[in-house]
Amino acid sequence: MKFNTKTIHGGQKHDPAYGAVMPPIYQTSTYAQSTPGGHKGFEYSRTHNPTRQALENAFASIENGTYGLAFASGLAAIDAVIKLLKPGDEVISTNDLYGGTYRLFTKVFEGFGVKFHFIGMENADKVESYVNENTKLIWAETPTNPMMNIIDIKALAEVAKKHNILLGVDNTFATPYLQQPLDLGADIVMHSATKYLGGHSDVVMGALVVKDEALAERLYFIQNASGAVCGPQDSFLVLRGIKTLHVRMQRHCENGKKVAEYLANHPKIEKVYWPGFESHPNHEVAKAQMKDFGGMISFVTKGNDYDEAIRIVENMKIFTLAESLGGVESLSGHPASMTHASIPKEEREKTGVVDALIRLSVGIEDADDLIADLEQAIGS
Ligand code: P1T
Repeated sequence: MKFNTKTIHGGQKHDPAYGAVMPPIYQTSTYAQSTPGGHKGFEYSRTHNPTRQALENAFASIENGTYGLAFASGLAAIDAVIKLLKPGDEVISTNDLYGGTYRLFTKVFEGFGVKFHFIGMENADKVESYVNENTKLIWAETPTNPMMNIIDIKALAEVAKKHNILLGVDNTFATPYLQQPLDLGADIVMHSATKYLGGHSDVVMGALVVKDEALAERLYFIQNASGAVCGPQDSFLVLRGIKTLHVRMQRHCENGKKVAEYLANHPKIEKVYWPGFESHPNHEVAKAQMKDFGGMISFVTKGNDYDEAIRIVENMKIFTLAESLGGVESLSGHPASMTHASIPKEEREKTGVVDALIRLSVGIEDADDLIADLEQAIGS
């Protein structure tokens, strides 16, 4: 099955009870048993739920994996991955990453004795230089949030395989429409399904997909033991979202290109971060591992002025100033005070997350309207 067919049919079957084409929302916490252990495959909804299972099968299908797991949020999915580790283990992580992930790593798991190294990952040799006998996981976001750096997944996978380390890739910004990390050698692919997979800004959810059976069993154990699962209604909504992922992504990419080019030619803009530009330092890697360049863009205005950045985001009318990304509607964000506020200023500025940085999630509205909105908000 090709990707566009998988988004609609992957891992799905008609409901056995009445042939419902969409899986019903099995809004139940438990399942009748005729005798202890005598059930139809479902015992308790923290462990399994038919609606969630249909979604988990869809996750596995679109990421070319074998096993999918759905969680209550993207962070709950990452939390489950780190629970594979034990005190003394070390993780090499991207230094430019979602602020909440950084907070989870440093404020929760460092307290349990897991050590994190936050580094730029554009060079796999540099990543390898941080490997020691305690290293158990390499954690990469690509494109990174919010600086849009691109990390060569294949090159990282070679380092991970050589040293017998797990490689996890947060594929939230790219989605499997643009890149499929498991095919490039990653062991775990993760999503904030809150974003493009759900696609309509109405659900908070996380996903993991793996190929290896033993790894899947460990993650299913953690999912059930820790219990950060999503409900059936949310599972239904994300399953419905995935069915249009390919058409939405196509338009996100088209609009993203138009908006990035508009910004790059604007006299008041200093720098635009978008991997589709030939001048982007990792453009060649992006071209090789991604099908297109996506709808996430960051930029700074000339003079790098905080007040000017705040004025611009306040002035936008179609772009809504809000946390999150990946929905059909365009959003703007100010990472330094919003999504990345939990990263100390000194740390975030090292990666380029300056006070004047603005992030856009370009939606699927008419591109002319989006550009007109930026024009009036930025001014000339
Ligand atoms: O919000 P949640 O579903 O828990 O997902 C966390 C997460 C993980 N990984 C990436 C790359 C993310 O962007 C996020 C969430 N990000 C935002 C809310 C944001 O506006 O960047």
